[in-house]
Amino acid sequence: MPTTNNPNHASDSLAARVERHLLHNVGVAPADAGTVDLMSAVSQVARAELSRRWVAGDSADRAAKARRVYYLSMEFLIGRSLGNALAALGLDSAAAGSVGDHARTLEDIQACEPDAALGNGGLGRLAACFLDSMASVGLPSFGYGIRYEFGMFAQSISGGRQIEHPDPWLEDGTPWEFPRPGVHYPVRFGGWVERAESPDAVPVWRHAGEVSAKAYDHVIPGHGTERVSTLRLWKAAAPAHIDLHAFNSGDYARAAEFKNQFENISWVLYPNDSTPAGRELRLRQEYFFTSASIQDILARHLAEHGTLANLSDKVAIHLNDTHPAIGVAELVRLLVDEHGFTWAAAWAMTQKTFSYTNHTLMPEALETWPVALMQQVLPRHLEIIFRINHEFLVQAQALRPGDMEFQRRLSLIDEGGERRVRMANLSIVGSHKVNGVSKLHSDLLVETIFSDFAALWPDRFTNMTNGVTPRRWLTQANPGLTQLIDSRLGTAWRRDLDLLRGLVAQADDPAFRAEFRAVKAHNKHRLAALIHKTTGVTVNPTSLFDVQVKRIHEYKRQLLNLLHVVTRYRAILAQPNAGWVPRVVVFAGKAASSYTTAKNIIRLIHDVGQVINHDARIGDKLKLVFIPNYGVSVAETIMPGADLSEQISTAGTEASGTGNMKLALNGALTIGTDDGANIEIRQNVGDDNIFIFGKKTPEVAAIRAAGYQPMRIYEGNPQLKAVLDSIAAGAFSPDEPARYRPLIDSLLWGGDHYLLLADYEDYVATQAKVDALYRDQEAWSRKAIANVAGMGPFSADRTIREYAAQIWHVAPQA
Ligand code: T68
Repeated sequence: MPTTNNPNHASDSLAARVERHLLHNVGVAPADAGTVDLMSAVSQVARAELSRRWVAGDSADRAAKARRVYYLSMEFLIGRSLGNALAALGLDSAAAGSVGDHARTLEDIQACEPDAALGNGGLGRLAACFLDSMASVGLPSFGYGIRYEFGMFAQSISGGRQIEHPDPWLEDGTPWEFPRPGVHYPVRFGGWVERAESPDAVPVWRHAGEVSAKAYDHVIPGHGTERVSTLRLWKAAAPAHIDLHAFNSGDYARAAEFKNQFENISWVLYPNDSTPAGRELRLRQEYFFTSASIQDILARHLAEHGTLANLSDKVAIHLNDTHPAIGVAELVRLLVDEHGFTWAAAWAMTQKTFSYTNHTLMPEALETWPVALMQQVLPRHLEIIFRINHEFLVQAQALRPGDMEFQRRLSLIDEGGERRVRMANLSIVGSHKVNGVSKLHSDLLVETIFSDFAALWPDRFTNMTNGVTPRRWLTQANPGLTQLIDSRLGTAWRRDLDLLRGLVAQADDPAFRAEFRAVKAHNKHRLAALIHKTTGVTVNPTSLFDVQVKRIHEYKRQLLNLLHVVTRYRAILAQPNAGWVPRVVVFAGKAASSYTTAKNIIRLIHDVGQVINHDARIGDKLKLVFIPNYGVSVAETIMPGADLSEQISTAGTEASGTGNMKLALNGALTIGTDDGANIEIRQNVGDDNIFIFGKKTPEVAAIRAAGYQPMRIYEGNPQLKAVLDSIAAGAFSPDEPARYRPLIDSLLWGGDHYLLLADYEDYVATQAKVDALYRDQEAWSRKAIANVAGMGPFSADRTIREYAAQIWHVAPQA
């Protein structure tokens, strides 16, 4: 270890370690090191330090025989790891110095790390925030998921159209994973179940195929603690013996095909869409990672305790949505078929072990699997599900004798049409706790889709309002604001986000407000640079930056936002000198590859942008951009640069939202509906510091029940009519005037299911209030600061502490 008399010893030592890694592991002379070489070397240094913490924490947990939580999720949308690791280790400034010696900036070094995009959107990002908080809070914990070879598709825009590209994020390897060649489990599929001869004998599953699940670990650093968490991802490998025959006989093509048939399980992340194609592969993915994870959990428990009798005392398994719900049947199967449990003991143990989070109210989004498919892929599990269902429906019958409708609704099997297994019902029956992700969403679960279950087991249902990690979404993404807060509040708020309340007093200080605006201005310059780089459009950073970034979906109503943009465009043309507040409207987000309407919305955004951005009469008064390839890293630049956060879903449709939290935490004001976590954001930042508009959930229901007639609204509002007519007539698609006729018709004639027209007038009026406030920069800054000050409760640390105390019963370790 080189030492010097330099007082800046830590930085010297880091620089020396980086040089050693360059020389010994990267294989390049330090003087010749390129950006990627440096990224790799700095990552290796951080990794080594994290590995030390990991080993220490793991052996402490083993010695303590700690109760642990296992978070099972198909998706972990992690993003980049280097910046986060350096921050957790307190090495960021030393690293900046060390790469500075090589004439590089840390930002450039970090930028060459590909995002780990192993998720679609909010659900996957939530899982990543939760890992960060589990580590930081000190929970003995593991995340379990799939090591997808290809993550979320990369999006480019060509002629306004979304093009999907594969995301080979592992192509050049990653410094962040630890392969565990010794940790692997067989996962079996297909075949049949051999009937037991005596009633006590266990049935034998004669499976038809087997794949090996191999473990790859990522260490998840805690912040402000030496504790870490583990993310264990499974890769599918054909068992070595399986293709040997074909291989030996020289039929390499057949051998390869055979191998692929197994290994394709962990090839690609499923985009969140509804295509039936490849659905079987999705079921295999779900079972694959769930089975491997539960086998691993049992193996760890047996190694520590020598028995499974106390499993539920030491193990909490959480289902992130229904994707791992087959785990309920898998645990029963393992306990009964392989570990000698009676059915009753296995079932009691299972219910004590699992808990489940629901992320959607939309009935069409609830996962079901055809019984026929499950029979073919997982025959033993289907049998177990039937038995669970039988015993459950006996209970239901006892409670409400003869109420067959009640039983039909509760049943794990949907018997209407093709018989299907309802994974949400399986999750509820197999868990001791079920939660929604915001207060409104959790209430609606109990009142609507899960009301029958809530009648049976009212205490099973609870709420856990989502949160986001303030490390990635404030400290790392917004160093300017972080330093400003530090200068007034000290640094304790970084571990206890509720301390941001201290900013309320600062809002009265004109000097603080000026500094706050300077930080925002700097972040807007960065965002403007990103916009220019990715879209070619030059925007004026003094404009109001109005941002809607999230998956493209009809219920999220990007189209309503666009109707406002066109309204504003027409109004500017009509009254060019009306003192317009210059605006840049920013969209970003991916559409599921098979979701035609969502893709048309992207194209319409682009087409409207083409017209507005090239209209010389408009100039800086209005710009409209679509930033391609939205993901974690892009979001890290967008969130700090936003003035206005668009959270405009139809009330009752967005389970929570988490982008709403990231934007408010970075000082954006929200324009939003009474939906998801917007409601709790309003309660925490204050009614005067948020723009709420639109129909509320009960009104939405009432409007629909009364027979909603969007045409009436269209006929009654000349401004809206003109906007819709102009889009439908091809004002933004002169090369193909009818291009958007179907989209507009879906509002006028297709029922406008998400009530865009019903909320339009209030939305446009509320946007005018936004302008009015923005003209008064002092008043705007006060409200923006109030938003940051009120965001303490939306730390994922708070959420995780609640899960730990109320659902998992896992104690944080020092
Ligand atoms: C999101 N759900 C909710 N689903 O929409 C959002 N679905 O309101 C909430 O804040 C967030 O979850 C976290 O709770 C999703 O992101 C998916 O991505 C998804 C993926 C596959 C299948 C179904």
